[in-house]
Amino acid sequence: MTSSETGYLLNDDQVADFIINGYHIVKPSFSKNFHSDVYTALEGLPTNPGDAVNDAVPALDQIYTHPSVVGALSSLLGSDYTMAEHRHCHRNHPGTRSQMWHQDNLNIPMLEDGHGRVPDHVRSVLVMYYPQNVEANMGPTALIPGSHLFTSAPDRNASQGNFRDQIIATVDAGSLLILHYDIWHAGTANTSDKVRYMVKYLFERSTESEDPSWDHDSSQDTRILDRLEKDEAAALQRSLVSKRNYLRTKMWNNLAGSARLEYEYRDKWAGAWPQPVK
Ligand SMILES: O=C(O)CCC(=O)C(=O)O
Repeated sequence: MTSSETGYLLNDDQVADFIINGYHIVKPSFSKNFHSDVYTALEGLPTNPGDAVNDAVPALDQIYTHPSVVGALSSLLGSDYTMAEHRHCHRNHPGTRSQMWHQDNLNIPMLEDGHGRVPDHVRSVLVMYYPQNVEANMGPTALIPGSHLFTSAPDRNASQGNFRDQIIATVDAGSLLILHYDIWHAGTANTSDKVRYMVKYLFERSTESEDPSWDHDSSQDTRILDRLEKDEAAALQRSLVSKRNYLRTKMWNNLAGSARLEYEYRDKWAGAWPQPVK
């Protein structure tokens, strides 16, 4: 990371927001016509170039070397993160139907003992780049905040329609939606008369954190721990709140290395009996 990128690192609250919600939006500044030129170049492609989309539209490379993008990715993945070879250009023409809810990560067991992987880290993120404004009727990406912490969410999520706390990412041209790899998301229907493009990339962590790779201020630790225990992402049944809080703190600690927070089990249930509602 160069000194010009350090001014773009996330702060503690932005990292906590990512852990709580599973997404972060960056809008790098480019010249006025940059994104519309990318859009025009994508419109000119005769076929989908697949993994070779950056060769077909070289301006896309500039997005991922922009300091605000490098700063955000370094904060979440460490400064030695890598970009995967796979990327995909989604061209959603008018009339494109909604996708089913899904996670891109397959959650295949990775531990030697055969148990499932616990979603307690940020090992990979998806980055979705939109070269045009995305209005509500143009097929914006939908996501369920906080759903990256529940990889055992039943596969039948896939056949549901709307969720109460879902986010519909209507964004300005040039925005990048950074998603935790485990988050439940879907492309929605394009009922407009405009083509919506989204180019998706995958970035991966290379090494474990020894120290926070973001702009960390340890004087905020108590407040951050409080946020990790109390902030709501999407409505959750009460019995899952302790699991959620444990995973949030574990994720923070895996990112923070030596600057870990002390997670202590606290019995929150002792005290006055619940009273009937009058
Ligand atoms: O088209 C979109 O907005 C989302 C696409 C998507 O879900 C995916 O590529 O995994």
